[in-house]
Amino acid sequence: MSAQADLITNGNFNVTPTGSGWVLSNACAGLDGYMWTSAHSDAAHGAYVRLNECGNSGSDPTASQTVSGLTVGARYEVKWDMMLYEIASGFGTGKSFGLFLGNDATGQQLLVTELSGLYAWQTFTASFIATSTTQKLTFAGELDARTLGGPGRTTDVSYGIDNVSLNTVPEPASLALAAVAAVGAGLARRRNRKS
Ligand SMILES: [Ca+2]
Repeated sequence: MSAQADLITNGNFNVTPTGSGWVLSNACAGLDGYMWTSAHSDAAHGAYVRLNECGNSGSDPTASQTVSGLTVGARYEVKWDMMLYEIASGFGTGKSFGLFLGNDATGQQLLVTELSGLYAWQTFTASFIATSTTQKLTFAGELDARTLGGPGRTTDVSYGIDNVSLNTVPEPASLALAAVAAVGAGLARRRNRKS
């Protein structure tokens, strides 16, 4: 399989304040300039998107992008940097974050985690096998009742997301198939010997 270029548009969020290529949902109303920010960032990251919905507990703030040009059956790796931006007081200790294929509520969960350490960028990866040539990636914060802490865990936590990339990864499928074939041949030989 030939190498494919990064399929994400504006993965470094340096096209601001509109966040070209990205769609925000449940973000703090009227605070677009606040969501596309470089506050507390560093030279390696600069501008990024901040997932925050100002304390609403009934939904998740998301940044999503629909990518096309995927090869069905191929494995892709999403790589991104993330930092914990803020834990508002009075909202418990949940820090749920997730990456989903599709929508955050109904899509395939690729990764759910928590971060600690304010303003410290960390790199994450998650992978999936494409089931369509076009797929939606959704980064979601404040997963609230659905993950990690369980029902009732209301959070008001901001995450910064930056340097998102999506690339094919070499799938060792041919090697795995060869190994399976070798084992199968060995078993067949053993069976033949017994009979
Ligand atoms: Ca950036």
